Amino acid sequence: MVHMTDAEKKLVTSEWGKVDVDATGAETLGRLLVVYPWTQRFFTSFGDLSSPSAIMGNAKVQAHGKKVLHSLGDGLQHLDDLKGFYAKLSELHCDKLHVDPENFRLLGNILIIVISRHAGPEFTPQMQAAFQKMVSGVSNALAHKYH
Ligand code: HNI
Repeated sequence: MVHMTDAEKKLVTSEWGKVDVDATGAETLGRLLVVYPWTQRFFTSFGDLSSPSAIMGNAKVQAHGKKVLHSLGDGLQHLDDLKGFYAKLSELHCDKLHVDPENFRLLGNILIIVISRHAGPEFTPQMQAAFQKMVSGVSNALAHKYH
């Protein structure tokens, strides 16, 4: 169970307002597939994933990354009930997609790297701590319906 203070929630939501969600989503999913190549097994229908540049330039990867990150952004409106908000998606990732929930944690950590690269020195340790809690909360919620 992750508990975010009001100050942490504010830090995350205000920083999120500065994030280019489309570009960040594309970059985050692309990097996940490059850094942890076994995650490619879920995306065999996406076409050419044969090299880092093929992955980063793959339009389907980019489009799916956007979708994932918009969903995560929507979750920020539900920080007090992430489990409820992600219940349906948790069932989908478990029952239909068979995604090992460990991958949610990997994606969350890559997201923080991408956001911090773009934010630069403005991405303080406190901000990172708040983001780490948020991505843990989202990962736990997405893993909640697994059986
Ligand atoms: Ni995920 C589909 C949200 C992490 C593999 N995923 C979705 C959809 C959303 C979504 C939204 C679209 C559902 C629909 O069509 O109804 N995924 C999220 C979120 C996270 C996440 C919020 C984490 C923050 N997904 C992951 C990870 C993997 C993953 C880490 C695998 C490594 N997701 C999938 C796959 C699909 C998917 C595979 C189906 C893709 C397709 O369209 O074929």
